[in-house]
Amino acid sequence: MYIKKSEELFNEAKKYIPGGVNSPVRAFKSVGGNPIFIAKGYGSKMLDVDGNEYIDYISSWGPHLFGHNPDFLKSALLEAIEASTSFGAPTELEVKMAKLITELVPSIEMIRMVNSGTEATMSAVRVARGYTGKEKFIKFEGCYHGHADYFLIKAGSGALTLGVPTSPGVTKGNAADTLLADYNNINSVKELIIKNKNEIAAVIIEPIAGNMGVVIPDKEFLQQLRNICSEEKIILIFDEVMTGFRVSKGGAQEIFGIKPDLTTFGKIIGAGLPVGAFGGRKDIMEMIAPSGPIYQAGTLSGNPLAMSAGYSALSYIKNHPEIYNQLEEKSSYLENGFRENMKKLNKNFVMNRIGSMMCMFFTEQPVVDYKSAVKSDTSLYSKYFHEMLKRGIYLAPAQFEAMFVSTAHSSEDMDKTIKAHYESLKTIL
Ligand code: HOZ
Repeated sequence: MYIKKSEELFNEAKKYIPGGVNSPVRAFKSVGGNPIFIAKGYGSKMLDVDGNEYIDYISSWGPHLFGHNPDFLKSALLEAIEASTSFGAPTELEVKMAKLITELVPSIEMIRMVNSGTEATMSAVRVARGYTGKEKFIKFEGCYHGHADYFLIKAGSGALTLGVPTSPGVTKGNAADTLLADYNNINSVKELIIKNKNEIAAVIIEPIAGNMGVVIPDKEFLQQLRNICSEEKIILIFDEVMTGFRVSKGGAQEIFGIKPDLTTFGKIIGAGLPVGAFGGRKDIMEMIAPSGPIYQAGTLSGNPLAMSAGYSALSYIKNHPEIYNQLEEKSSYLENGFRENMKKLNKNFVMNRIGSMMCMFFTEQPVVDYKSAVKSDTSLYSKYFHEMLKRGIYLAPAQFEAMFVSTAHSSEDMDKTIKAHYESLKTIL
Protein backbone atom coordinates (compact mmCIF):
# COMPACT_ATOMS: atom_id res chain seq x y z
CA MET A 1 0.00 0.00 0.00
CA TYR A 2 1.39 3.34 -1.08
CA ILE A 3 0.15 6.43 0.71
CA LYS A 4 2.61 9.16 -0.15
CA LYS A 5 0.16 11.77 -1.35
CA SER A 6 -2.01 11.24 1.75
CA GLU A 7 1.07 11.73 3.88
CA GLU A 8 1.99 14.95 2.09
CA LEU A 9 -1.55 16.25 2.36
CA PHE A 10 -1.69 15.43 6.06
CA ASN A 11 1.56 17.32 6.71
CA GLU A 12 0.22 20.29 4.80
CA ALA A 13 -3.17 20.05 6.55
CA LYS A 14 -1.56 20.14 9.99
CA LYS A 15 -0.24 23.63 9.22
CA TYR A 16 -3.71 25.04 8.66
CA ILE A 17 -6.25 22.79 10.38
CA PRO A 18 -5.97 21.73 14.05
CA GLY A 19 -4.57 18.20 14.03
CA GLY A 20 -4.91 18.23 10.24
CA VAL A 21 -8.59 17.23 10.28
CA ASN A 22 -12.01 18.78 10.68
CA SER A 23 -13.24 16.15 13.13
CA PRO A 24 -10.94 14.32 15.54
CA VAL A 25 -11.66 10.60 15.11
CA ARG A 26 -10.68 10.59 11.44
CA ALA A 27 -7.12 11.65 12.32
CA PHE A 28 -6.22 8.01 13.21
CA LYS A 29 -4.80 9.30 16.50
CA SER A 30 -6.04 6.39 18.58
CA VAL A 31 -4.89 3.71 16.11
CA GLY A 32 -1.63 5.40 15.14
CA GLY A 33 -0.33 6.26 11.68
CA ASN A 34 -1.59 8.93 9.31
CA PRO A 35 -5.10 9.26 7.93
CA ILE A 36 -5.69 8.38 4.31
CA PHE A 37 -7.15 11.17 2.22
CA ILE A 38 -10.13 10.15 0.14
CA ALA A 39 -10.55 11.10 -3.50
CA LYS A 40 -13.94 9.55 -4.23
CA GLY A 41 -16.55 6.97 -3.28
CA TYR A 42 -18.68 4.68 -5.46
CA GLY A 43 -21.06 2.02 -4.18
CA SER A 44 -19.38 0.08 -1.39
CA LYS A 45 -15.91 1.40 -2.21
CA MET A 46 -13.69 4.41 -1.68
CA LEU A 47 -10.55 5.42 -3.51
CA ASP A 48 -7.80 7.34 -1.75
CA VAL A 49 -5.64 10.03 -3.34
CA ASP A 50 -2.84 7.49 -3.84
CA GLY A 51 -5.04 5.18 -5.90
CA ASN A 52 -5.74 2.52 -3.21
CA GLU A 53 -9.26 1.12 -3.18
CA TYR A 54 -11.07 0.16 0.04
CA ILE A 55 -14.32 -1.53 0.94
CA ASP A 56 -15.90 1.14 3.10
CA TYR A 57 -17.56 0.18 6.39
CA ILE A 58 -17.60 3.69 7.85
CA SER A 59 -20.28 4.77 5.38
CA SER A 60 -19.72 8.40 6.36
CA TRP A 61 -20.40 7.31 9.96
CA GLY A 62 -23.76 5.82 9.11
CA PRO A 63 -25.78 7.66 6.49
CA HIS A 64 -24.75 5.70 3.40
CA LEU A 65 -27.40 3.01 3.65
CA PHE A 66 -27.13 2.45 -0.12
CA GLY A 67 -23.39 2.97 -0.43
CA HIS A 68 -21.85 6.03 -2.07
CA ASN A 69 -23.71 7.99 -4.69
CA PRO A 70 -26.73 5.88 -5.61
CA ASP A 71 -28.31 7.06 -8.89
CA PHE A 72 -31.52 8.37 -7.30
CA LEU A 73 -29.46 10.61 -5.03
CA LYS A 74 -27.33 12.03 -7.81
CA SER A 75 -30.36 12.94 -9.92
CA ALA A 76 -32.14 14.52 -6.94
CA LEU A 77 -29.11 16.67 -6.18
CA LEU A 78 -28.51 17.70 -9.78
CA GLU A 79 -32.13 18.76 -10.11
CA ALA A 80 -32.00 20.72 -6.85
CA ILE A 81 -28.80 22.53 -7.72
CA GLU A 82 -30.42 23.95 -10.86
CA ALA A 83 -32.84 25.82 -8.60
CA SER A 84 -30.13 27.36 -6.33
CA THR A 85 -28.20 26.18 -3.30
CA SER A 86 -30.01 28.16 -0.62
CA PHE A 87 -32.91 30.58 -0.17
CA GLY A 88 -33.31 31.23 3.55
CA ALA A 89 -37.04 31.10 2.80
CA PRO A 90 -39.52 28.21 3.00
CA THR A 91 -39.81 25.67 0.21
CA GLU A 92 -42.35 22.97 -0.70
CA LEU A 93 -39.69 20.32 -0.23
CA GLU A 94 -39.44 21.11 3.50
CA VAL A 95 -43.14 20.44 3.89
CA LYS A 96 -42.89 17.15 1.97
CA MET A 97 -39.89 16.12 4.01
CA ALA A 98 -41.56 16.87 7.36
CA LYS A 99 -44.70 15.01 6.29
CA LEU A 100 -42.71 11.99 5.14
CA ILE A 101 -40.78 11.73 8.41
CA THR A 102 -43.97 11.95 10.46
CA GLU A 103 -45.37 9.10 8.32
CA LEU A 104 -42.30 6.90 8.78
CA VAL A 105 -41.77 7.54 12.51
CA PRO A 106 -45.13 7.59 14.34
CA SER A 107 -43.83 9.23 17.55
CA ILE A 108 -42.99 12.33 15.50
CA GLU A 109 -45.97 14.62 15.14
CA MET A 110 -43.94 17.71 14.24
CA ILE A 111 -40.32 18.16 13.22
CA ARG A 112 -37.80 20.98 12.88
CA MET A 113 -34.83 20.74 10.52
CA VAL A 114 -31.34 21.80 11.62
CA ASN A 115 -27.86 21.31 10.16
CA SER A 116 -26.24 18.58 12.23
CA GLY A 117 -26.85 16.00 14.93
CA THR A 118 -25.20 18.30 17.48
CA GLU A 119 -27.69 21.05 16.71
CA ALA A 120 -30.54 18.58 16.94
CA THR A 121 -29.61 17.24 20.38
CA MET A 122 -28.78 20.63 21.87
CA SER A 123 -32.06 22.05 20.58
CA ALA A 124 -34.03 19.07 21.88
CA VAL A 125 -32.61 19.57 25.38
CA ARG A 126 -33.39 23.29 25.24
CA VAL A 127 -36.96 22.53 24.24
CA ALA A 128 -37.31 19.95 27.03
CA ARG A 129 -36.04 22.52 29.52
CA GLY A 130 -38.30 25.26 28.19
CA TYR A 131 -41.32 22.98 28.19
CA THR A 132 -40.84 21.55 31.67
CA GLY A 133 -39.34 24.63 33.32
CA LYS A 134 -36.65 22.37 34.82
CA GLU A 135 -32.90 22.56 34.17
CA LYS A 136 -31.08 19.30 34.82
CA PHE A 137 -30.94 16.35 32.47
CA ILE A 138 -29.66 12.78 32.55
CA LYS A 139 -27.29 11.32 30.00
CA PHE A 140 -25.57 7.95 30.01
CA GLU A 141 -21.88 7.37 30.42
CA GLY A 142 -20.32 6.54 27.02
CA CYS A 143 -23.22 7.96 24.99
CA TYR A 144 -22.29 10.75 22.61
CA HIS A 145 -24.77 13.44 21.64
CA GLY A 146 -22.55 15.82 19.69
CA HIS A 147 -20.29 18.49 21.08
CA ALA A 148 -22.52 21.00 22.89
CA ASP A 149 -20.84 21.90 26.22
CA TYR A 150 -23.22 20.07 28.52
CA PHE A 151 -22.93 16.80 26.54
CA LEU A 152 -19.14 16.63 26.74
CA ILE A 153 -19.21 14.99 30.13
CA LYS A 154 -18.18 11.35 30.12
CA ALA A 155 -18.99 11.39 26.42
CA GLY A 156 -18.33 8.62 23.92
CA SER A 157 -16.95 8.63 20.35
CA GLY A 158 -13.89 10.86 19.74
CA ALA A 159 -14.04 12.29 23.25
CA LEU A 160 -13.68 8.81 24.71
CA THR A 161 -11.18 7.63 22.12
CA LEU A 162 -8.89 10.60 22.63
CA GLY A 163 -9.07 10.36 26.41
CA VAL A 164 -10.97 13.61 26.98
CA PRO A 165 -14.47 12.36 27.77
CA THR A 166 -14.99 15.55 29.76
CA SER A 167 -13.60 18.41 27.70
CA PRO A 168 -11.71 21.45 28.94
CA GLY A 169 -13.81 24.52 28.17
CA VAL A 170 -16.95 23.04 29.68
CA THR A 171 -17.87 25.26 32.61
CA LYS A 172 -18.66 23.92 36.08
CA GLY A 173 -22.10 25.49 35.72
CA ASN A 174 -22.77 23.50 32.56
CA ALA A 175 -21.44 20.29 34.03
CA ALA A 176 -23.58 20.70 37.16
CA ASP A 177 -26.80 20.28 35.20
CA THR A 178 -25.68 17.09 33.46
CA LEU A 179 -26.39 13.99 35.54
CA LEU A 180 -24.71 10.72 34.59
CA ALA A 181 -26.33 7.30 34.66
CA ASP A 182 -25.07 3.86 33.60
CA TYR A 183 -26.35 2.39 30.34
CA ASN A 184 -28.65 -0.61 30.83
CA ASN A 185 -28.91 0.13 34.55
CA ILE A 186 -32.32 1.44 35.56
CA ASN A 187 -31.39 1.74 39.23
CA SER A 188 -28.74 4.30 38.40
CA VAL A 189 -31.48 6.40 36.76
CA LYS A 190 -33.88 5.93 39.68
CA GLU A 191 -31.24 7.09 42.16
CA LEU A 192 -30.62 10.28 40.22
CA ILE A 193 -34.31 11.00 39.99
CA ILE A 194 -34.77 10.55 43.74
CA LYS A 195 -31.79 12.79 44.52
CA ASN A 196 -32.94 15.48 42.10
CA LYS A 197 -36.69 15.28 42.62
CA ASN A 198 -38.64 17.63 40.30
CA GLU A 199 -35.45 19.12 38.88
CA ILE A 200 -34.91 16.90 35.83
CA ALA A 201 -36.16 18.14 32.48
CA ALA A 202 -35.02 15.30 30.25
CA VAL A 203 -33.35 11.94 29.86
CA ILE A 204 -31.39 11.66 26.61
CA ILE A 205 -30.17 8.30 25.38
CA GLU A 206 -28.88 6.58 22.26
CA PRO A 207 -31.52 3.83 22.25
CA ILE A 208 -28.87 1.63 20.70
CA ALA A 209 -25.49 3.03 21.67
CA GLY A 210 -23.06 3.46 18.79
CA ASN A 211 -20.45 5.75 20.26
CA MET A 212 -18.83 3.43 22.81
CA GLY A 213 -18.75 0.81 20.11
CA VAL A 214 -22.14 -0.80 19.57
CA VAL A 215 -23.95 -1.53 22.82
CA ILE A 216 -27.41 -3.04 22.67
CA PRO A 217 -30.04 -2.02 25.22
CA ASP A 218 -32.08 -4.41 27.21
CA LYS A 219 -35.71 -3.91 26.10
CA GLU A 220 -36.88 -3.99 29.71
CA PHE A 221 -34.40 -1.22 30.56
CA LEU A 222 -35.77 1.02 27.81
CA GLN A 223 -39.36 0.23 28.81
CA GLN A 224 -38.69 1.12 32.44
CA LEU A 225 -36.98 4.31 31.34
CA ARG A 226 -40.12 5.21 29.38
CA ASN A 227 -42.32 4.47 32.39
CA ILE A 228 -40.27 6.49 34.86
CA CYS A 229 -40.07 9.48 32.53
CA SER A 230 -43.85 9.46 32.13
CA GLU A 231 -44.42 9.13 35.88
CA GLU A 232 -41.97 11.91 36.74
CA LYS A 233 -42.95 14.25 33.87
CA ILE A 234 -39.48 14.01 32.39
CA ILE A 235 -39.06 14.33 28.60
CA LEU A 236 -37.57 11.17 27.10
CA ILE A 237 -35.30 12.00 24.16
CA PHE A 238 -34.10 9.24 21.85
CA ASP A 239 -30.96 10.28 20.04
CA GLU A 240 -31.38 8.37 16.79
CA VAL A 241 -28.65 10.23 14.90
CA MET A 242 -27.03 6.86 14.16
CA THR A 243 -29.95 4.46 14.40
CA GLY A 244 -32.75 6.43 12.73
CA PHE A 245 -33.67 4.88 9.34
CA ARG A 246 -30.64 2.60 9.68
CA VAL A 247 -31.68 -0.21 12.00
CA SER A 248 -35.23 -0.06 10.63
CA LYS A 249 -37.56 2.38 8.87
CA GLY A 250 -38.79 3.65 12.24
CA GLY A 251 -35.42 3.48 14.00
CA ALA A 252 -34.58 1.85 17.33
CA GLN A 253 -37.93 3.01 18.74
CA GLU A 254 -39.71 0.81 16.21
CA ILE A 255 -37.52 -2.21 17.00
CA PHE A 256 -38.09 -1.93 20.75
CA GLY A 257 -41.67 -0.66 20.52
CA ILE A 258 -41.04 2.38 22.71
CA LYS A 259 -42.31 5.88 22.01
CA PRO A 260 -40.00 8.70 23.11
CA ASP A 261 -41.31 12.24 23.56
CA LEU A 262 -38.64 13.70 21.31
CA THR A 263 -36.27 12.16 18.75
CA THR A 264 -33.14 13.56 17.18
CA PHE A 265 -31.75 12.68 13.75
CA GLY A 266 -28.54 13.55 11.93
CA LYS A 267 -26.77 13.07 8.62
CA ILE A 268 -28.82 10.06 7.57
CA ILE A 269 -31.89 12.20 6.84
CA GLY A 270 -29.76 14.16 4.35
CA ALA A 271 -28.29 10.97 2.86
CA GLY A 272 -24.89 12.23 3.97
CA LEU A 273 -25.36 15.96 3.43
CA PRO A 274 -24.98 18.20 6.50
CA VAL A 275 -28.39 18.00 8.14
CA GLY A 276 -30.13 17.07 11.36
CA ALA A 277 -33.61 17.33 12.83
CA PHE A 278 -35.52 17.00 16.05
CA GLY A 279 -39.17 16.22 16.45
CA GLY A 280 -41.81 14.56 18.54
CA ARG A 281 -44.97 15.39 20.47
CA LYS A 282 -46.94 18.26 19.03
CA ASP A 283 -47.60 19.93 22.39
CA ILE A 284 -43.85 20.11 23.01
CA MET A 285 -42.80 21.08 19.49
CA GLU A 286 -45.35 23.89 19.34
CA MET A 287 -43.43 25.63 22.12
CA ILE A 288 -40.70 26.44 19.57
CA ALA A 289 -40.43 29.88 17.93
CA PRO A 290 -42.24 31.29 16.09
CA SER A 291 -45.27 29.34 17.36
CA GLY A 292 -43.96 29.41 20.93
CA PRO A 293 -41.35 31.19 23.06
CA ILE A 294 -38.41 28.72 22.92
CA TYR A 295 -35.92 30.14 20.46
CA GLN A 296 -34.23 28.03 17.80
CA ALA A 297 -33.17 29.13 14.30
CA GLY A 298 -30.79 28.64 11.34
CA THR A 299 -30.37 30.13 7.85
CA LEU A 300 -29.39 26.81 6.28
CA SER A 301 -32.04 24.81 8.14
CA GLY A 302 -34.18 23.04 5.54
CA ASN A 303 -31.54 23.79 2.93
CA PRO A 304 -32.79 22.72 -0.52
CA LEU A 305 -29.81 20.49 -1.38
CA ALA A 306 -29.96 18.63 1.93
CA MET A 307 -33.76 18.34 1.72
CA SER A 308 -33.66 17.09 -1.81
CA ALA A 309 -31.02 14.45 -0.99
CA GLY A 310 -32.86 13.44 2.17
CA TYR A 311 -36.27 13.31 0.55
CA SER A 312 -34.98 11.09 -2.25
CA ALA A 313 -33.38 8.68 0.26
CA LEU A 314 -36.35 8.55 2.64
CA SER A 315 -38.77 8.06 -0.27
CA TYR A 316 -36.60 5.20 -1.47
CA ILE A 317 -36.77 3.68 2.01
CA LYS A 318 -40.56 4.10 2.08
CA ASN A 319 -40.96 2.43 -1.32
CA HIS A 320 -38.42 -0.33 -0.69
CA PRO A 321 -38.98 -1.69 2.81
CA GLU A 322 -37.18 -4.85 1.70
CA ILE A 323 -33.84 -3.08 2.08
CA TYR A 324 -33.89 -3.85 5.81
CA ASN A 325 -34.05 -7.59 5.10
CA GLN A 326 -31.18 -7.21 2.67
CA LEU A 327 -29.16 -5.31 5.25
CA GLU A 328 -29.93 -7.93 7.88
CA GLU A 329 -28.88 -10.78 5.57
CA LYS A 330 -25.62 -9.12 4.61
CA SER A 331 -24.78 -8.13 8.16
CA SER A 332 -25.54 -11.54 9.65
CA TYR A 333 -23.43 -13.14 6.90
CA LEU A 334 -20.52 -10.95 7.98
CA GLU A 335 -21.14 -11.60 11.65
CA ASN A 336 -21.24 -15.36 11.11
CA GLY A 337 -18.06 -15.22 9.07
CA PHE A 338 -16.31 -13.30 11.83
CA ARG A 339 -17.55 -15.74 14.45
CA GLU A 340 -16.33 -18.71 12.41
CA ASN A 341 -12.92 -17.07 12.10
CA MET A 342 -12.73 -16.57 15.84
CA LYS A 343 -13.68 -20.17 16.47
CA LYS A 344 -10.80 -21.30 14.24
CA LEU A 345 -8.48 -19.06 16.22
CA ASN A 346 -9.84 -20.16 19.59
CA LYS A 347 -11.05 -16.69 20.48
CA ASN A 348 -14.40 -15.48 21.60
CA PHE A 349 -14.22 -11.72 21.23
CA VAL A 350 -17.51 -9.91 21.72
CA MET A 351 -19.44 -9.15 18.52
CA ASN A 352 -22.32 -6.79 19.20
CA ARG A 353 -24.65 -6.39 16.25
CA ILE A 354 -28.10 -5.05 15.60
CA GLY A 355 -29.17 -4.88 11.96
CA SER A 356 -26.49 -3.22 9.89
CA MET A 357 -24.57 -1.74 12.85
CA MET A 358 -21.94 -3.89 14.47
CA CYS A 359 -18.74 -3.84 16.43
CA MET A 360 -16.10 -6.29 17.61
CA PHE A 361 -14.59 -5.65 21.04
CA PHE A 362 -11.27 -7.18 22.03
CA THR A 363 -12.62 -8.63 25.23
CA GLU A 364 -14.40 -11.91 25.90
CA GLN A 365 -16.71 -10.47 28.61
CA PRO A 366 -20.14 -9.17 27.53
CA VAL A 367 -20.18 -5.48 26.63
CA VAL A 368 -23.35 -3.87 27.98
CA ASP A 369 -22.24 -0.41 29.10
CA TYR A 370 -19.33 2.03 29.23
CA LYS A 371 -17.41 0.16 31.92
CA SER A 372 -17.50 -3.12 30.04
CA ALA A 373 -16.78 -1.39 26.69
CA VAL A 374 -13.55 0.15 27.96
CA LYS A 375 -12.29 -3.33 28.93
CA SER A 376 -11.62 -3.90 25.22
CA ASP A 377 -7.91 -4.10 24.42
CA THR A 378 -7.60 -0.97 22.28
CA SER A 379 -3.97 -1.62 21.35
CA LEU A 380 -5.11 -4.87 19.76
CA TYR A 381 -7.87 -2.97 17.96
CA SER A 382 -5.26 -0.60 16.51
CA LYS A 383 -3.23 -3.49 15.13
CA TYR A 384 -6.37 -5.11 13.77
CA PHE A 385 -7.45 -1.85 12.13
CA HIS A 386 -4.12 -1.48 10.29
CA GLU A 387 -4.05 -5.13 9.18
CA MET A 388 -7.56 -4.72 7.75
CA LEU A 389 -6.61 -1.45 6.06
CA LYS A 390 -3.60 -3.12 4.42
CA ARG A 391 -6.03 -5.67 3.00
CA GLY A 392 -8.30 -2.98 1.59
CA ILE A 393 -10.92 -2.88 4.34
CA TYR A 394 -11.70 0.54 5.78
CA LEU A 395 -13.06 0.35 9.33
CA ALA A 396 -13.54 3.12 11.86
CA PRO A 397 -10.10 4.26 13.06
CA ALA A 398 -11.19 3.84 16.68
CA GLN A 399 -12.54 1.02 18.82
CA PHE A 400 -15.47 2.98 20.20
CA GLU A 401 -17.36 3.37 16.94
CA ALA A 402 -19.60 1.22 14.76
CA MET A 403 -19.13 -0.67 11.51
CA PHE A 404 -21.93 0.11 9.02
CA VAL A 405 -23.06 -2.25 6.27
CA SER A 406 -24.86 -0.93 3.18
CA THR A 407 -27.02 -2.50 0.48
CA ALA A 408 -24.10 -1.83 -1.89
CA HIS A 409 -21.84 -4.36 -0.14
CA SER A 410 -21.67 -7.36 -2.48
CA SER A 411 -21.07 -11.02 -1.60
CA GLU A 412 -17.61 -10.60 -3.04
CA ASP A 413 -16.97 -7.61 -0.72
CA MET A 414 -18.13 -9.58 2.27
CA ASP A 415 -16.08 -12.67 1.48
CA LYS A 416 -13.05 -10.48 1.02
CA THR A 417 -13.80 -8.83 4.38
CA ILE A 418 -14.20 -12.15 6.19
CA LYS A 419 -10.94 -13.43 4.72
CA ALA A 420 -9.15 -10.21 5.73
CA HIS A 421 -10.61 -10.52 9.23
CA TYR A 422 -9.18 -14.03 9.60
CA GLU A 423 -5.75 -13.10 8.27
CA SER A 424 -5.62 -9.92 10.36
CA LEU A 425 -6.52 -11.68 13.60
CA LYS A 426 -4.07 -14.49 12.84
CA THR A 427 -1.32 -11.92 12.30
CA ILE A 428 -1.89 -9.95 15.48
CA LEU A 429 -2.77 -12.65 18.01
N1 HOZ B 1 -18.44 11.62 15.75
C1 HOZ B 1 -18.27 10.72 14.65
C2 HOZ B 1 -18.33 9.32 15.07
N2 HOZ B 1 -19.27 8.93 16.01
C3 HOZ B 1 -16.99 10.92 13.89
C4 HOZ B 1 -17.09 12.06 12.98
C5 HOZ B 1 -15.99 12.20 11.94
O1 HOZ B 1 -14.79 12.14 12.22
O2 HOZ B 1 -16.36 12.42 10.83
